[in-house]
Amino acid sequence: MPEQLIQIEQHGAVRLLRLNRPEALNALTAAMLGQLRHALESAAGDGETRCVLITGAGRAFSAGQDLSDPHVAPSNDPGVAPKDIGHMLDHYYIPLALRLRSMPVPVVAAVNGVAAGAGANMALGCDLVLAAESASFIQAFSKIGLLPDCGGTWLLPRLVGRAKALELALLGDKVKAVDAERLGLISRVLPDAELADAAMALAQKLAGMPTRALVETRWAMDEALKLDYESALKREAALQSQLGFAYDYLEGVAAFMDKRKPEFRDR
Ligand code: LHQ
Repeated sequence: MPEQLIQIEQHGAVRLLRLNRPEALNALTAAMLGQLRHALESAAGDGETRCVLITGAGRAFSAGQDLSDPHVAPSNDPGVAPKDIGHMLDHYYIPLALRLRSMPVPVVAAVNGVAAGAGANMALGCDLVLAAESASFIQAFSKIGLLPDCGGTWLLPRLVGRAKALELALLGDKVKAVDAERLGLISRVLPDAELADAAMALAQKLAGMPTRALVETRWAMDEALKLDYESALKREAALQSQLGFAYDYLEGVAAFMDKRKPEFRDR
């Protein structure tokens, strides 16, 4: 049996994925990234799953790339050819980041402890990011002579604006969860003891919502960043037109009129 580097639990319509290398602060190895991608593919293909929740085992969310992984660890031996760490991004991080951003269901990150480097940006690429009070976010890249990857150069200026994004990326300082919330980097901070339950409650709430509309909303917002105002308005109209033909609109309006809870089912 391969080691379970990602623990998978099903809670009703919520698929919980737990990064599971607590002894190394859930630092990401090629094997782990492969299992995470596979777990996301499986959740995407399972029609019963309507929300994915990602968290970490132990005291960290993820310390980012495992710097001792032979795929990336530089050698001091002049006889050993330097590794092209871009391969790791091409083969593992880019597919992972794209998969996260194109999941057919909303994705919540419950950041239970430190999230550094690619671990931080993986969390920030999720749709809603909750964090425990003791959690922190570190753009650790500059400390080791690298630049923010796993979407960092795209996500950070969009989340917090250029000035703060550059401050976070250039200095690589630890940002406490409360400060991350204040900056607009994440959605909400919770007392440590409440994070797991609050994140599951949020995921369950999202799972009961009209999945297709939520996913189209994420997509429309990401697309709108590339569009002028009028084009964004037109894109909204085209997407709304499609949603207007879907079952969930019929059900949502009927439930409102009947003063009952809607039962959404589109995905
Ligand atoms: C680790 C790691 C780690 C291995 C803690 N690796 N063992 C993409 C593609 C290609 C190349 C490179 O990068 C990337 C993307 C990236 O993610 S680059 C950024 C990589 N991450 C970092 O640079 C963060 C490194 N870690 C830290 O700065 C600290 O460990 C943090 C601030 C996360 C936590 O600090 P502490 O709470 O003081 O814990 P610690 O440092 O004592 O770590 C505990 C253990 O975990 C320790 O092992 P040990 O055997 O001594 O107990 C660390 O060596 C290990 N660990 N991060 N990334």
